[in-house]
Amino acid sequence: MARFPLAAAALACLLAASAAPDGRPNVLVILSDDQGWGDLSVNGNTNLSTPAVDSLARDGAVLERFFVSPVCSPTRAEFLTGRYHLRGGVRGVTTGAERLDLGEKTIAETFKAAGYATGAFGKWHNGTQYPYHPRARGFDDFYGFCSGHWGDYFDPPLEHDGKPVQGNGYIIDDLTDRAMEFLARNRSRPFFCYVPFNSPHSPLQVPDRFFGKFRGAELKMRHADAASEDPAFTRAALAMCENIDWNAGRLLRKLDELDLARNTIVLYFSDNGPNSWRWNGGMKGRKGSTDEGGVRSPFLIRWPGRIPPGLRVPNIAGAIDLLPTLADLAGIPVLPSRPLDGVSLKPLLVGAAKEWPDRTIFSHWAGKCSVRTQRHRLDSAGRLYDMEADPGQERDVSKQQPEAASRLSKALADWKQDVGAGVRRDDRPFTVGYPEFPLTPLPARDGVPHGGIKRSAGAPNCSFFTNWTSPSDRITWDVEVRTAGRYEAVLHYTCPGADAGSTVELSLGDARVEGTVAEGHDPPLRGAEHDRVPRKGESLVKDFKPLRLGVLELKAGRGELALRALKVPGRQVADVRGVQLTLLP
Ligand SMILES: [Ca+2]
Repeated sequence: MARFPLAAAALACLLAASAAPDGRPNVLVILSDDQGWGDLSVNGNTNLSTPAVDSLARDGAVLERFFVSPVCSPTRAEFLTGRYHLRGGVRGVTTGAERLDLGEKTIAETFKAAGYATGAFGKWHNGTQYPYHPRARGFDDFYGFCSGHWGDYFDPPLEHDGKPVQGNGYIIDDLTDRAMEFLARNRSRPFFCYVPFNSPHSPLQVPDRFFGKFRGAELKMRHADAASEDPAFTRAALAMCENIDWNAGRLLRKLDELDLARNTIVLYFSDNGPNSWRWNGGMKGRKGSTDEGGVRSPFLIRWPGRIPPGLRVPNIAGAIDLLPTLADLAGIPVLPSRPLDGVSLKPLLVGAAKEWPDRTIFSHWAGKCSVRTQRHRLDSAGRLYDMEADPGQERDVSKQQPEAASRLSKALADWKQDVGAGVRRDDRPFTVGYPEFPLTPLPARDGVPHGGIKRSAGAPNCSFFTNWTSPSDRITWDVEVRTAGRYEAVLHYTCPGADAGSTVELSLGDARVEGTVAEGHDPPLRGAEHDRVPRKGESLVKDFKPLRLGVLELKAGRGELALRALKVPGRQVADVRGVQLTLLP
């Protein structure tokens, strides 16, 4: 049992809490993407300055040991549900494996049921097609993109409530503008505003205004193994973190302007460890790893008059705790759902915890698992680390502390069994045909190429299909049609003028429709011109042209939607960004 006495200041502040306004507090959640624990000045990094986010530590509390998953979509699922991501079917970051099972209830549904206005502005990454879409998961308002990453951060194609729109300027600034409008629109009713920014995730793009300071700057703080660090990557990532901070500051100022700061809970965290080797407090591991550096996130929370300013909470906690914690702080019931893994941290945050039992918090990614208690971490290879004496995980103490090693090995084995950590297969079809949300995008990401067709990049998330040259090639999507009916089918393509003229067919069961790629449309690839560091996995992007194929009469049920060419007069058919099916009234 770990016990932490509370500071007298914390108790004094608790007593002052009676002065706080009545009524339910608003909630503003800011989530960054691939920002490490060490990428904030408040955590000791002198390479950058993040005064807005740092102010939350001054005015509120810091959870010093807050754990998320090693990658994006699992953390988001845990935040949304209060449950480990594997329970919700989230086993990957792309091609549908990032989807949160439809049986799960989300934090937004809990707040919506309590009368809150709910909005999400940013990267969703828990499913694209309705009802995996945020609009079906408790959010009244969604602006951003559903994929796991995006290929260009300047004026990108985005969506607003499922309808394609053109983003305005640098994506993080744009998302913030939309979130600020939401705050203003809902100033007179309680709101739950989720702002999952998609930076500093690659591609590393940031406006000059933020990059200028870092261009060629000396990095005073480096990763312990400096040879493994790419300083150009670090500079770009830190510039992106300063841009996030500027936008976090805009959100905080908007709350001040609207006179809502006092009755709004603001929290800030990241979805995994840093996306490169850079200074991270000497922790082992980075994004993708179940070691401490891969899963410890910054966590700051502010609620004036309720959470004591300057509070530092050493107890371990995690993304699984956020749903029960925020509902408890707001005084609203958690919508009945499957059993939660997380617990309410309210007693730790408002200074009411006299005693706090030790816990086990589990991490998983790509078949590797680890478990953390207040004192130890047992890693994926069964090595035991005393995190108090050895926070950098350098000395395996499993031989010296066999009782702890054996207890945690068993806890980890039981947990793997409980959550189905060994299961890899994802058999869920892509969902089509909901009258309340008639448009279904089926991007290349979610399709399967056959024959000579290739993806434009290693990472599927913003990829397109290319090298489609023959009638024996095809692209398929595993779909389930919910509603029998007439569906308008649109293909998004590019094709050099010289190769135009192919006839293509889209079919599902015995329904089929044909179209001709009559017009050339061959725009340049975009994205690289904005990269501060050349990208590795993400596809470059281009502007695809819609080609209306016609109307498919679809039966309800599961099947293979197939796109193939019937006639190829040129060297290729087309590059394909995806198809879109719209259920007609
Ligand atoms: Ca991430």
